[in-house]
Order: sequence, then structure tokens, then C-alpha cells
Amino acid sequence: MKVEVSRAGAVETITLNRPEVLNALDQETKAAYLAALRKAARDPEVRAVVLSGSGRAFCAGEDLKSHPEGVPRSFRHSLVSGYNPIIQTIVEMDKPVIARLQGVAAGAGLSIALAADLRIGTDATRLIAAFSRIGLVPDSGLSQTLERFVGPGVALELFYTARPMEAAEAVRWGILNTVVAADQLDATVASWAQDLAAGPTLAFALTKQAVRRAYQASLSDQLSYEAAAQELAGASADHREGVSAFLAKRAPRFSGR
Ligand code: LHQ
Repeated sequence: MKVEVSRAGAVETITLNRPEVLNALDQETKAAYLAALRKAARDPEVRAVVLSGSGRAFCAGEDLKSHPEGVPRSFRHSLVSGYNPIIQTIVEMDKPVIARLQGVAAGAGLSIALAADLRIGTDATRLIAAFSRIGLVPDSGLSQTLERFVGPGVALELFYTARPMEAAEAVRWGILNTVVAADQLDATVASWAQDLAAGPTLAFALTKQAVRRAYQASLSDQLSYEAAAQELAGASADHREGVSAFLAKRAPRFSGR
């Protein structure tokens, strides 16, 4: 299977499984990936998602060996039907998404990593906006997502040079949330994901939306959104449980509702 899905409690892990090509994405893999993401997004039993890649890399982007004539028939079609819905599903799903970045994320693989909510890496993590090396422009949201982390000057430097960004630099920019020893990566990702899956899922969904819309909204729009979102979160069982737990000086047991 080019994409593997596994479940541990309320955590769904979706793994790209083509290690021989650093998990590069051909047609079949993109279709299976999108289907797995959509299924996880829809399933109320799933309360956190981990994006992973098997072998030494997270994902090397488009499979450059999979096009019979060297290039896809239409780049636009490849994006509109393949990558864009993958990115939108990750960004819009109403549950936390963690990218497990044990090695290189390049091209659209980097775009996928930056579409996740959180990123956990190791000393071997390398982020490469590879597009200019093959005469292409950043796609799958990267011109926006990377620019938001580093600003326009560094984003353009990274796009023009396609130099690898090492883990320490990615931490400084806030791209990697944490870096751990390679042998601690799985335990750390599992622990973060389980904590998120045990959290107030509705409040997390509204928080994710709030942060996403913050880029477009005026302050007064954002204040209105926060008030409406808080009305919803405030009516949830998890809010009542959180307050009860606080008053009883115990840990909350969130149900996700
Ligand atoms: C690969 C790939 C790969 C196939 C490594 N494909 N085999 C959207 C719209 C439509 C079309 C175009 O694209 C897009 C979006 C994009 O993603 S464009 C960007 C595509 N990706 C790249 O340009 C990255 C290409 N890969 C690399 O630059 C290097 O492989 C990196 C820097 C990722 C890793 O370098 P190394 O660690 O030195 O590994 P390697 O190069 O030796 O790769 C290992 C194997 O994986 C090797 O196969 P081989 O048979 O020689 O062992 C590579 O050919 C294969 N591979 N990326 N994208």
C-alpha cells in the first residue's frame, strides 16, 4: 500500500509509504492520500491526525519519475485535482494535525508539512523549497504558508535558492514546534497526538479556524468571530467538564463534545 492508515485510540496516523523514492507522490498515492485525509476529517472518532512518511524522508514532493513524457499533461490540473484538495483538507479539518518530520520534506512535501498545525522534527529534518531547482514556482500553498512563518524576504531567499533549511533554523522560525532525538520521535509524536486527541475537540476546531481567519480579518471581525466561537465552545460539555475539573482540583476528562 502506498498510503497506510493506522489508529491508536482517537489518533489516526496517515503514512506515505514509498520509501524507495522518499515518499514522492504519484497519481495513485495522491488519490489514496486525499481519500485517507477526507475519511479522517469526517470520522468523529478521530480527534487528532498524524501525517508521517516511512523510511528516512517525510516526502520529496511530486514523483518526477511518474510522468510518461517527463512532465504532467497539465500542471494546473495536477494541482487543482491533486494537491490543492489535499492541502485544503488538512487545513480545514476540524481537528489538530501533526506532521512527523524525521528527514527531508521537499517541494510539495514541504507544502504538506506546512499545512499541518504542528511539526515535530529531529536533527535530520531538512526543509527544501525545491521548486526553483526544476524551474517551477512554489505551489500547494507554500507561497503563503512559508511566507507567514518567515516573512517575504526570507521566503523569497528560500524560494530562489532552494537551500535546505536545517532543524535548528526551522525551530528559530517557529516552523518546527520541537526537535527530539531520532529514537524519541515516535514516542514524542504519539504523546503530543494523544494529548491533543484527549483535548476539547470542539474548542480546538474553533481555535484552528480563529487562527486561520486571523490573517484576513480586521480586528473587529476577529473580535466578532471570537465572541461567536466562544458562545459555541461555552455551550459544550467539555467546557462544563473543564470548569468542574478546575474547581475539584482534578485533571479534566474531555469527551470532544
Ligand atoms: C525521487 C524524488 C522525486 C521521484 C527523490 N520523484 N523520485 C506540482 C505540480 C505538478 C508537477 C510538478 O510538481 C509539483 C509539486 C512538486 O513537488 S515540484 C518538486 C518535486 N520535488 C523535487 O524536486 C525534489 C527532488 N528530490 C531531491 O531533490 C532529492 O531527492 C532530495 C533533496 C529530496 C533528497 O536528496 P537525497 O537525500 O540525496 O536523496 P536522493 O536524491 O538520492 O533520493 C533517493 C531516491 O529517491 C533516488 O532514487 P534512486 O533510484 O536514485 O535511489 C531519487 O531519485 C528518489 N527521489 N525525490 N520527487
